[in-house]
Amino acid sequence: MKSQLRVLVAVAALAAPAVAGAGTLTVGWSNFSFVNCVGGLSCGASAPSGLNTPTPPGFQAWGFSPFIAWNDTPGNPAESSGFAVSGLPQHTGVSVEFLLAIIDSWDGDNPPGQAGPDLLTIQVDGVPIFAETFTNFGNFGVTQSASTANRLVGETDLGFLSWPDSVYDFSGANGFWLPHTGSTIVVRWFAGGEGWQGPGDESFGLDHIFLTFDGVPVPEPGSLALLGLGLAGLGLAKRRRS
Ligand SMILES: [Ca+2]
Ligand SMILES: [Ca+2]
Ligand SMILES: [Ca+2]
Repeated sequence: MKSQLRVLVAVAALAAPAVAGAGTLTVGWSNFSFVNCVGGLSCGASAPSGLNTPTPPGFQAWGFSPFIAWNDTPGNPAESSGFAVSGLPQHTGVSVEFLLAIIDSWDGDNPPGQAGPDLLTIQVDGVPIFAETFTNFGNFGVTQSASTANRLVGETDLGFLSWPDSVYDFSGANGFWLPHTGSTIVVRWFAGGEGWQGPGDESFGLDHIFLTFDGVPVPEPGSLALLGLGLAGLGLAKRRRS
């Protein structure tokens, strides 16, 4: 009995494995599928005009999958597209990466009399991390507040309506990083602005949405092995007693 108690104490001590360091966990949405939504995570995705909208070939040529999450909604602001994860392990921050299609007749900084401004807003847990205007008429002198440094292509019709389109790469260094510790996260993208015209004129699409959580504790491999030995020892002690 005494020895079994000692084993129990040993197992209890090892039940919280030593932390070897911090790792990362990436969860995403790509081509109408969740990516790495495993290990007790619960994931959700939404796009008001269809998560599984067939992607025009012109957009596929710039990195989009055969299915794009399409948002073609009216209103001010319009309905949001979203990606949410719950059941997250302990973490300290998150990076938000995605591929963005600015589709058709976005009017940038134009005044309301000229169909602008058209604004894309991104929120994380209800807090804006991005709110900038976009246009596909830069070559006609229309300005926008969003940087074009991460624009892969612009002023070119890639599909949907015959207006020009553009593609922006918000992956890697072009993504967003923010402190985050909660066990759930909700990211939303929506269009708005006084000039937002929506269906039949201007829309947007998303693909390759990836949330990477950092500061995720990684158990020390040695302590996990010891935990296994401790449990084996407990089994042995139980067998001895019977
Ligand atoms: Ca327009
Ligand atoms: Ca187009
Ligand atoms: Ca507009």
